[in-house]
Amino acid sequence: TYPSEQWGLELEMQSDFRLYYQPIVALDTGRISGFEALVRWYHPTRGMVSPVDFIPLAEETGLIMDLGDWILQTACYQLREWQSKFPHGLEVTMVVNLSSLQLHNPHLVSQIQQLLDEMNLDNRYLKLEITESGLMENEEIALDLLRTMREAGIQLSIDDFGTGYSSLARLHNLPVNTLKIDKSFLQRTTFDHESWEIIETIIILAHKLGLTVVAEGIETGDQFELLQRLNCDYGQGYWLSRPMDASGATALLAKNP
Ligand code: G
Ligand code: G
Ligand code: MN
Ligand code: NA
Repeated sequence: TYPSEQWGLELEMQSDFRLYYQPIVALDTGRISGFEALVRWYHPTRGMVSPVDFIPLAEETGLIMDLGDWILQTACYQLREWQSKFPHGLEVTMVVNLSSLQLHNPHLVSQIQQLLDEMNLDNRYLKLEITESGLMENEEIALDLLRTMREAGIQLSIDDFGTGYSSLARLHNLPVNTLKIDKSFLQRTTFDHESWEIIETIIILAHKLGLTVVAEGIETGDQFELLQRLNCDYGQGYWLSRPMDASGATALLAKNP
């Protein structure tokens, strides 16, 4: 990464952000159950900068708070449009990543509630994704906040599951709906067959705890079929669809009633 002065981050971060949307598909029916919003930043000279590079900078500078608000607003606005445009828009969940720093905002839940009310969106159509490591680093704050979200009927998902160090005992106490298995497990299956067993175990465990499972990073038809056989609920990955801009995602949704 580069020092933030070099990026002119403060000035330039105010514009040229876009949200892309990647479908999350029900593995049994093939229908789109939701979209994950993924932020993109078009730098005037560098071109597309990956969130892997600018999210840490935004966190360091505190800009993640404003950026995070903008992402939530834009994603909810998009969902509002889909619900208005398509009868089956009401089956679509919008999944938004939260930085663990956003968990420190004491007004987060009330701000989100206000946003959902303004957009006339039912709370259950928003799903927030928090990484397993972000959750564990901020366990006290996070737990409180997650409970409040759950009480409000907002859905919660643990992202990058399997890469952090949450004990299974703790998982039992987390008020979440969904585990998203980190894509590194699927990537390893090509040369390491035990990874399938880990994936299978995570799916069985999650189901025992009443959670749904998303496998991310599906890149082949074989992976898709094996996940179906393991009773994985949802999938996401290039083989199904790459993240797309708003008009691409809208066109895809139009074809997927
Ligand atoms: O497409 P991908 O390159 O989008 O994203 C890379 C990383 O950036 C992922 O770990 C993803 O969770 C994170 N990321 C993408 N969009 C957002 C966002 O809107 N907010 C936060 N906090 N992280 C995001
Ligand atoms: O939020 P999270 O860390 O889960 O971010 C998802 C990341 O995975 C994004 O960068 C997204 O662009 C990327 N991604 C989505 N599908 C695939 C895929 O099939 N393969 C790989 N390698 N990355 C993917
Ligand atoms: Mn995610
Ligand atoms: Na992930």
